Amino acid sequence: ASFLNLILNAVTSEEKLLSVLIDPDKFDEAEVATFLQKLPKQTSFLLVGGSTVEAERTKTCVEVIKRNTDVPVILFPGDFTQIADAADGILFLSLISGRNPEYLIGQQVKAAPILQKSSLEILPVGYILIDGGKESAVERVSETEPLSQEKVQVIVETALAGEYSGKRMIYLEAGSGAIFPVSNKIISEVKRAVSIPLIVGGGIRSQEQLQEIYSAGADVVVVGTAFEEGSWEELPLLKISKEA
Ligand code: 1GP
Repeated sequence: ASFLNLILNAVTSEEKLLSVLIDPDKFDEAEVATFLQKLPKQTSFLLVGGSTVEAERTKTCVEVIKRNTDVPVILFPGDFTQIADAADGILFLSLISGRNPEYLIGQQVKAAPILQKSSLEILPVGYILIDGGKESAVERVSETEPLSQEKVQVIVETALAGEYSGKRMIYLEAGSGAIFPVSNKIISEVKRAVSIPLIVGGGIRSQEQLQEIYSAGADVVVVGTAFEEGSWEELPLLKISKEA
Protein backbone atom coordinates (compact mmCIF):
# COMPACT_ATOMS: atom_id res chain seq x y z
CA ALA A 1 0.00 0.00 0.00
CA SER A 2 1.23 3.45 -0.76
CA PHE A 3 2.16 5.84 1.97
CA LEU A 4 -0.43 8.35 0.80
CA ASN A 5 -3.11 5.66 1.18
CA LEU A 6 -1.92 4.98 4.69
CA ILE A 7 -2.47 8.63 5.54
CA LEU A 8 -5.80 8.82 3.71
CA ASN A 9 -7.06 5.70 5.48
CA ALA A 10 -6.02 7.13 8.81
CA VAL A 11 -7.91 10.32 8.05
CA THR A 12 -11.03 8.43 6.99
CA SER A 13 -10.99 6.40 10.18
CA GLU A 14 -10.28 9.54 12.23
CA GLU A 15 -7.03 8.10 13.44
CA LYS A 16 -4.38 10.64 14.38
CA LEU A 17 -0.80 10.26 13.22
CA LEU A 18 2.42 11.36 14.86
CA SER A 19 5.60 11.99 12.96
CA VAL A 20 8.99 12.59 14.50
CA LEU A 21 11.28 14.92 12.55
CA ILE A 22 14.97 14.15 12.38
CA ASP A 23 17.34 16.86 11.25
CA PRO A 24 20.42 15.09 9.82
CA ASP A 25 22.55 18.00 11.00
CA LYS A 26 21.76 17.30 14.63
CA PHE A 27 21.69 13.55 14.31
CA ASP A 28 24.41 11.43 15.84
CA GLU A 29 24.72 8.22 13.86
CA ALA A 30 26.39 6.43 16.72
CA GLU A 31 23.31 7.04 18.84
CA VAL A 32 20.78 5.92 16.28
CA ALA A 33 19.71 2.69 17.96
CA THR A 34 19.09 4.35 21.32
CA PHE A 35 17.33 7.23 19.60
CA LEU A 36 14.99 4.93 17.74
CA GLN A 37 14.18 2.98 20.90
CA LYS A 38 12.99 6.17 22.49
CA LEU A 39 10.52 6.98 19.73
CA PRO A 40 6.97 7.25 21.01
CA LYS A 41 5.24 3.93 20.30
CA GLN A 42 2.58 5.56 18.19
CA THR A 43 5.11 7.14 15.79
CA SER A 44 3.59 6.55 12.34
CA PHE A 45 6.54 7.68 10.29
CA LEU A 46 9.79 9.60 10.47
CA LEU A 47 10.47 12.77 8.57
CA VAL A 48 14.09 13.41 7.67
CA GLY A 49 15.34 16.77 6.50
CA GLY A 50 16.25 20.31 7.39
CA SER A 51 16.57 23.75 5.89
CA THR A 52 20.34 23.53 5.51
CA VAL A 53 21.85 20.08 5.33
CA GLU A 54 24.74 18.77 3.28
CA ALA A 55 23.64 16.25 0.68
CA GLU A 56 25.73 13.35 1.92
CA ARG A 57 24.60 13.75 5.51
CA THR A 58 20.96 13.18 4.58
CA LYS A 59 21.83 10.06 2.62
CA THR A 60 23.89 8.56 5.46
CA CYS A 61 21.26 9.52 8.00
CA VAL A 62 18.45 7.83 6.04
CA GLU A 63 20.52 4.72 5.42
CA VAL A 64 21.42 4.34 9.08
CA ILE A 65 17.79 4.80 10.14
CA LYS A 66 16.54 2.30 7.56
CA ARG A 67 18.99 -0.31 8.81
CA ASN A 68 17.65 0.10 12.33
CA THR A 69 13.87 0.40 12.03
CA ASP A 70 10.82 -0.56 9.97
CA VAL A 71 9.10 2.77 10.65
CA PRO A 72 8.61 4.44 7.23
CA VAL A 73 11.04 7.25 6.43
CA ILE A 74 9.77 10.20 4.45
CA LEU A 75 12.06 12.95 3.21
CA PHE A 76 11.24 16.52 4.23
CA PRO A 77 13.88 18.28 2.13
CA GLY A 78 15.04 21.86 2.41
CA ASP A 79 16.30 21.61 -1.16
CA PHE A 80 16.73 19.16 -4.01
CA THR A 81 20.18 17.99 -2.88
CA GLN A 82 18.56 16.26 0.10
CA ILE A 83 16.94 13.54 -1.99
CA ALA A 84 17.98 10.15 -0.63
CA ASP A 85 16.91 7.01 -2.45
CA ALA A 86 16.94 4.83 0.63
CA ALA A 87 13.85 6.62 2.00
CA ASP A 88 10.30 5.45 1.32
CA GLY A 89 8.87 8.69 0.05
CA ILE A 90 9.28 12.42 -0.21
CA LEU A 91 7.16 15.39 0.74
CA PHE A 92 7.29 17.22 -2.57
CA LEU A 93 6.87 20.63 -1.03
CA SER A 94 5.77 23.83 -2.65
CA LEU A 95 6.06 26.85 -0.34
CA ILE A 96 2.69 28.32 -1.30
CA SER A 97 2.63 30.92 1.49
CA GLY A 98 5.61 32.63 -0.13
CA ARG A 99 6.20 34.32 -3.44
CA ASN A 100 9.71 33.13 -4.13
CA PRO A 101 9.60 31.21 -7.44
CA GLU A 102 12.64 29.16 -6.40
CA TYR A 103 10.59 27.46 -3.65
CA LEU A 104 7.35 27.40 -5.62
CA ILE A 105 8.74 25.64 -8.70
CA GLY A 106 12.52 26.13 -9.10
CA GLN A 107 13.66 23.47 -6.64
CA GLN A 108 10.92 21.16 -7.90
CA VAL A 109 12.27 21.33 -11.46
CA LYS A 110 15.77 20.58 -10.17
CA ALA A 111 14.42 17.61 -8.23
CA ALA A 112 12.41 16.17 -11.11
CA PRO A 113 15.18 14.32 -13.01
CA ILE A 114 16.51 12.86 -9.75
CA LEU A 115 13.07 11.69 -8.68
CA GLN A 116 12.41 10.24 -12.11
CA LYS A 117 15.25 7.79 -11.50
CA SER A 118 14.24 6.95 -7.93
CA SER A 119 11.50 4.76 -6.55
CA LEU A 120 10.49 7.26 -3.89
CA GLU A 121 6.78 7.80 -3.48
CA ILE A 122 6.09 11.42 -4.28
CA LEU A 123 3.64 13.28 -2.06
CA PRO A 124 2.72 16.74 -3.38
CA VAL A 125 2.34 19.05 -0.38
CA GLY A 126 1.16 22.64 -0.12
CA TYR A 127 3.56 23.99 2.49
CA ILE A 128 2.32 27.05 4.38
CA LEU A 129 4.70 28.97 6.62
CA ILE A 130 3.00 30.73 9.50
CA ASP A 131 4.47 33.13 12.04
CA GLY A 132 5.60 31.17 15.10
CA GLY A 133 6.97 34.12 17.07
CA LYS A 134 10.54 34.10 15.85
CA GLU A 135 12.42 33.95 12.57
CA SER A 136 12.44 30.38 11.35
CA ALA A 137 15.07 28.62 9.25
CA VAL A 138 12.47 28.22 6.49
CA GLU A 139 11.89 31.97 6.43
CA ARG A 140 15.62 32.70 6.34
CA VAL A 141 16.50 30.17 3.67
CA SER A 142 13.48 30.70 1.43
CA GLU A 143 13.52 34.48 1.87
CA THR A 144 9.76 34.50 2.20
CA GLU A 145 7.53 36.08 4.82
CA PRO A 146 5.49 33.80 7.06
CA LEU A 147 1.76 34.52 7.14
CA SER A 148 0.54 36.28 10.27
CA GLN A 149 -1.59 34.10 12.55
CA GLU A 150 -4.15 36.89 12.48
CA LYS A 151 -4.72 36.44 8.77
CA VAL A 152 -6.86 33.35 9.17
CA GLN A 153 -8.79 33.94 5.96
CA VAL A 154 -5.64 34.32 3.86
CA ILE A 155 -4.27 31.11 5.34
CA VAL A 156 -7.52 29.27 4.57
CA GLU A 157 -7.56 30.60 1.01
CA THR A 158 -3.91 29.63 0.53
CA ALA A 159 -4.68 26.09 1.70
CA LEU A 160 -7.68 25.92 -0.63
CA ALA A 161 -5.58 27.12 -3.55
CA GLY A 162 -3.14 24.36 -2.69
CA GLU A 163 -5.87 21.74 -2.82
CA TYR A 164 -7.28 23.14 -6.07
CA SER A 165 -3.84 23.03 -7.68
CA GLY A 166 -3.52 19.34 -6.91
CA LYS A 167 -1.59 19.11 -3.66
CA ARG A 168 -2.45 15.94 -1.79
CA MET A 169 -1.78 17.36 1.67
CA ILE A 170 -1.48 20.71 3.41
CA TYR A 171 1.32 21.34 5.92
CA LEU A 172 0.82 24.23 8.35
CA GLU A 173 4.33 25.08 9.57
CA ALA A 174 5.12 27.46 12.44
CA GLY A 175 8.86 26.79 11.98
CA SER A 176 11.13 24.47 13.90
CA GLY A 177 11.51 25.66 17.47
CA ALA A 178 8.58 28.08 17.13
CA ILE A 179 7.65 29.96 20.27
CA PHE A 180 3.97 29.34 19.64
CA PRO A 181 2.50 26.68 17.35
CA VAL A 182 -0.17 27.27 14.73
CA SER A 183 -3.36 28.34 16.55
CA ASN A 184 -6.31 26.02 17.01
CA LYS A 185 -8.49 28.52 15.20
CA ILE A 186 -6.31 28.37 12.08
CA ILE A 187 -6.18 24.57 12.20
CA SER A 188 -9.93 24.18 12.56
CA GLU A 189 -10.75 26.73 9.85
CA VAL A 190 -8.32 25.14 7.38
CA LYS A 191 -9.60 21.67 8.24
CA ARG A 192 -13.17 22.81 7.62
CA ALA A 193 -12.24 24.26 4.23
CA VAL A 194 -10.07 21.55 2.68
CA SER A 195 -10.73 17.87 2.12
CA ILE A 196 -7.11 16.70 1.99
CA PRO A 197 -5.06 15.58 5.02
CA LEU A 198 -3.67 18.29 7.27
CA ILE A 199 -0.17 18.16 8.75
CA VAL A 200 0.72 20.58 11.54
CA GLY A 201 4.17 21.22 12.99
CA GLY A 202 6.44 23.72 14.66
CA GLY A 203 6.83 24.46 18.37
CA ILE A 204 4.76 21.56 19.70
CA ARG A 205 6.29 20.57 23.02
CA SER A 206 3.68 19.10 25.29
CA GLN A 207 1.08 16.39 25.31
CA GLU A 208 -1.53 19.01 26.05
CA GLN A 209 -0.62 20.99 22.91
CA LEU A 210 -0.56 17.81 20.88
CA GLN A 211 -4.06 16.85 22.01
CA GLU A 212 -5.39 20.33 21.33
CA ILE A 213 -3.93 20.32 17.85
CA TYR A 214 -5.45 16.93 17.08
CA SER A 215 -8.78 18.08 18.45
CA ALA A 216 -8.64 21.22 16.34
CA GLY A 217 -8.40 19.04 13.25
CA ALA A 218 -4.80 18.13 12.47
CA ASP A 219 -4.46 14.65 10.98
CA VAL A 220 -0.70 14.44 11.36
CA VAL A 221 1.39 16.25 13.95
CA VAL A 222 5.13 16.68 13.51
CA VAL A 223 7.41 16.99 16.53
CA GLY A 224 11.10 17.70 16.10
CA THR A 225 12.82 19.89 18.67
CA ALA A 226 11.03 18.55 21.78
CA PHE A 227 11.99 15.04 20.86
CA GLU A 228 15.50 16.01 19.86
CA GLU A 229 16.02 17.67 23.22
CA GLY A 230 14.83 14.57 25.01
CA SER A 231 11.97 16.32 26.74
CA TRP A 232 9.47 14.11 24.97
CA GLU A 233 10.43 10.80 26.56
CA GLU A 234 9.19 11.98 29.94
CA LEU A 235 5.68 12.31 28.58
CA PRO A 236 3.25 9.47 29.17
CA LEU A 237 2.03 7.56 26.14
CA LEU A 238 -0.64 9.47 24.39
CA LYS A 239 -4.27 8.61 24.20
CA ILE A 240 -5.55 9.95 20.93
CA SER A 241 -9.01 11.39 21.29
CA LYS A 242 -11.38 11.34 18.38
CA GLU A 243 -13.38 14.43 19.24
CA ALA A 244 -13.58 16.80 16.30
C1 1GP B 1 9.56 21.76 11.66
O1 1GP B 1 7.27 21.34 11.94
C2 1GP B 1 8.54 20.87 12.25
O2 1GP B 1 9.51 21.73 10.31
C3 1GP B 1 8.79 20.56 13.70
O3 1GP B 1 9.04 21.68 14.49
O4 1GP B 1 11.14 21.26 15.76
O5 1GP B 1 9.45 22.88 16.61
O6 1GP B 1 8.99 20.43 16.67
P1 1GP B 1 9.70 21.54 15.95
